[in-house]
Amino acid sequence: VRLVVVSNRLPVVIARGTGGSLRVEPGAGGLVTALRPVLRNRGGTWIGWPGIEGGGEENLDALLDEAPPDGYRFRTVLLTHEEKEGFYDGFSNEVIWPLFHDTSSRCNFDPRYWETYVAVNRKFAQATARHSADEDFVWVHDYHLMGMAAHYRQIRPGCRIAFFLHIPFPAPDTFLKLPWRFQILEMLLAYDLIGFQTLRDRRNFIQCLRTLITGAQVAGKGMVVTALAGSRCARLGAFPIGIDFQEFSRAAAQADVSEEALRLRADESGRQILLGVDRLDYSKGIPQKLEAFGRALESFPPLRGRVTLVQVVVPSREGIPDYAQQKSRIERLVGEINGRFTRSGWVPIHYLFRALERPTLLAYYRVADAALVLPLKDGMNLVAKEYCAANVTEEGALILSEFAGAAAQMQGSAFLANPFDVEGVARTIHQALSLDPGDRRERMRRLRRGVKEFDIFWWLNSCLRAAFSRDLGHFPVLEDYVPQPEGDHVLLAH
Ligand code: GDG
Repeated sequence: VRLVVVSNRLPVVIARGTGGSLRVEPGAGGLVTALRPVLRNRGGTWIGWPGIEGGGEENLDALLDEAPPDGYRFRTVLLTHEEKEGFYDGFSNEVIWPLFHDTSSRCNFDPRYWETYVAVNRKFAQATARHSADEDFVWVHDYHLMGMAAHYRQIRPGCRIAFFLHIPFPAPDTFLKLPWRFQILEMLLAYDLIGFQTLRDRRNFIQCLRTLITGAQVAGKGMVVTALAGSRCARLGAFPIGIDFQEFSRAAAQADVSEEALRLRADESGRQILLGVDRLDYSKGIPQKLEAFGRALESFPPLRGRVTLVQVVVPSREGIPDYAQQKSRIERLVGEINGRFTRSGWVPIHYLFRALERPTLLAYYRVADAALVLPLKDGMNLVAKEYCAANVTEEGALILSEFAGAAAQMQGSAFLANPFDVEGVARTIHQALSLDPGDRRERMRRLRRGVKEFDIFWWLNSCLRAAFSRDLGHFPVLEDYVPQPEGDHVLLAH
């Protein structure tokens, strides 16, 4: 029995170089960081789009078979330009993403997007059927592929197929706006298991089900419950995703990272460092964060010249107009705040618009006195967990939005804040930076214990048990496997 993972993007990207030659590059991002350990060295298959339009003329699967082995194989689903626009940019990122992140005013409910979404989900189902066997376990990821099981079941009626939603599931008030609300719920119910990040997401889903589907019932309680609707029976679980804690803390303690951390610290000549690391996305609340930092400098003058905000923004989905606007807004605010407060020897905001190499990212995690993770809405937010895992000296503080999925697990020890409340966030920044070092350490210790206990392997095992009554041990490590070093991560558009 093998595990077949299906996601919109593969963990590698195929890029076309000058002269038309193709290159395989590593990819990362929330989903890829999380999923690699499940397949790595276990001989499964990962099916997804390789990030290149067209490509039908080349044998991309063969090209990927030549890429450095990671103990599993890649199989590609190719998308035309029109399919990519309607399915990925359109329905996934201009309808579902804004709606599920509570920003329905950004939605473009274009009916053509919906048609392409259904067609591409069928295409993914057909590709998966081609590359899997009846007995394989199929595990599908994220909002791009909510409709895959319905098609897959037609091809393989007895299949076992599970789904995990990495983003939030909205409350009925929001979900009901979706013109295809019935279809989406019915499509999801074709899965054997639907995994959510938090209990709140699952509760929202159940409320939508009860509102829209006559006679729908939910039985059981605890981590996994069962939804019954017509002839369908789907299990619903809440499994907060984690990270590979050991790997992060080990890598963060390595000599190259420690040296870089010392350099970064020396550059700040004794000033405190606040850190933000976010994909360019309106859900991440970057402008609100900058405004709150500006407010903190205004309201607490002793902070001036004593604290620097390093804000990393990783380019993402640049083809979508809202994202380009978001970038301009961020850059205007950085300019305004720096223009107002900069003085000789101190620039308040260091703004980096690019993906960092992994050791540099880890070095920033290590030196930051506080991380500012303030999404307006987020499925989980792995940056919050990575910051804690990498904070091996246990001196940092985590300022975390109430609206990140991670808040449910970290609320006791993080400084929770409402990102819409500029003054509240400004006060929290001041409070976190002026906290007694002993209290900070105690909070960070507790955070690290939680991230360590509920790590990626806990998540994987919880999902696999609920979905297939198996855990990672049932997908044994290949005997001839030679471990590959962790590559530098290049953030993929999600
Ligand atoms: C989605 C959901 C959910 C970031 N900057 C750099 C870099 N990163 C890596 C981080 C982290 C990942 O990207 C971002 O993950 P997040 O969870 O914060 O956010 P999304 O990409 O929106 O992920 C989210 C997640 O799926 C998993 O379920 O938590 O809620 O939206 O791993 O380390 N990596 C490198 N350089 C950077 O500059 N190397």
